[in-house]
Amino acid sequence: MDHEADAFRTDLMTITRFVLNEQSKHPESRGDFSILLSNIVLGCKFVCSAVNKVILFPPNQLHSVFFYKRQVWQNSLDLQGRRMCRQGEEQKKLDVLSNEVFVKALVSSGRTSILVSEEDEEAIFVEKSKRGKYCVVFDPLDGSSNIDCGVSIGTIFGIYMIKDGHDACIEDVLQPGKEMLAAGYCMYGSSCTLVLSTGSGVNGFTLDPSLGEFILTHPDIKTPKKGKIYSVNEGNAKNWDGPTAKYVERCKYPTDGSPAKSLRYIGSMVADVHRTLLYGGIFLYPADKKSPDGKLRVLYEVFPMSFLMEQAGGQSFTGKERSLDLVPKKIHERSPIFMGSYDDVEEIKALYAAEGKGN
Ligand code: AHM
Ligand code: MG
Repeated sequence: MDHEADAFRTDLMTITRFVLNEQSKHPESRGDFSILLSNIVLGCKFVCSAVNKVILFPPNQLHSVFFYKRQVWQNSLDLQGRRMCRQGEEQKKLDVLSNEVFVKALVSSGRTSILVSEEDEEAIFVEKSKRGKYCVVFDPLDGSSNIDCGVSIGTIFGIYMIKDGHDACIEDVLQPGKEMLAAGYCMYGSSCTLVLSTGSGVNGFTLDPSLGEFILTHPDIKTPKKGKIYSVNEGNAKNWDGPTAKYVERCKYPTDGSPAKSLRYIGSMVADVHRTLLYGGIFLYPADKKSPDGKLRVLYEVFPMSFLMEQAGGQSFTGKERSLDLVPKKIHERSPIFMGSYDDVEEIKALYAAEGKGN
């Protein structure tokens, strides 16, 4: 009956099936990418479950969950001497747990050679017996300052391939973002959503907790050509440069007769970019006088999100060039970013070009 068919979808396209379908278009493929991705998916499910538990139970009531996390955290400190502070910020326990989960899942996939995580100062070179042809750059839990109030946070990842079978070296990850093979993020919000691009469009999958599977819910995402939203931390406005200040002013007081844009800013890149991808508009984290390189990290924040935005028909710009053309010199390098709907990014590019800054 029709109403039964509506209530229970029976044509489920899981992320595993989706990737296998993609793989079947390349008969030479040996399934390495599917194995790598299934390990990333496992990490996302684990972190999703941990995030939900932390939100349900404040730390003093976390009982076994908290005990387990403390064990992992302390072990990592003891065995690996991992620092409790990185880049001058307090490291949250869930950041550490998420990092461990992803590092272990990626190493045990047997398909990776180099891992770069926001949580680890140095790149991780996988031991030779477990190496594979991929390098993964990731932020295991981005936006973690939002954990305690239950606001959406997420994991961001990008994948490079070592092309000619040489021994893995750091240059394999210090490549422009346009060389990425795939990129994605998983948002831990009101639902758990994994958005992925393997270089031919963008697809979104939502975790069905009863099945434990990510189901294709947002096929072939296309960002609107022009949007009605701008997203920026306006608290930094007094330190912005001329083009950024002028652009934001125009969002509020348009000079071309178009309506003013709405401001939406969550302060969690995954959530702000997810909204921008679906609804259009612009997300910016510009340079300012205090942070001349901006805040967001090139390899595991700027590149994966720019890759997805371009694949969805939008653009991403650094204030000087196309974001994906940037050649990083250090694994934790930062860059300003202006990304979103094609026409909106064109406007900010024109303002920087008028100052002789963009190209
Ligand atoms: P994090 O990697 O330490 O979590 O910081 C990155 C986050 C992004 O998710 C978000 O876009 C940005 O920081 C928000 O910064 P601000 O609080 O300065 O607006
Ligand atoms: Mg981050």
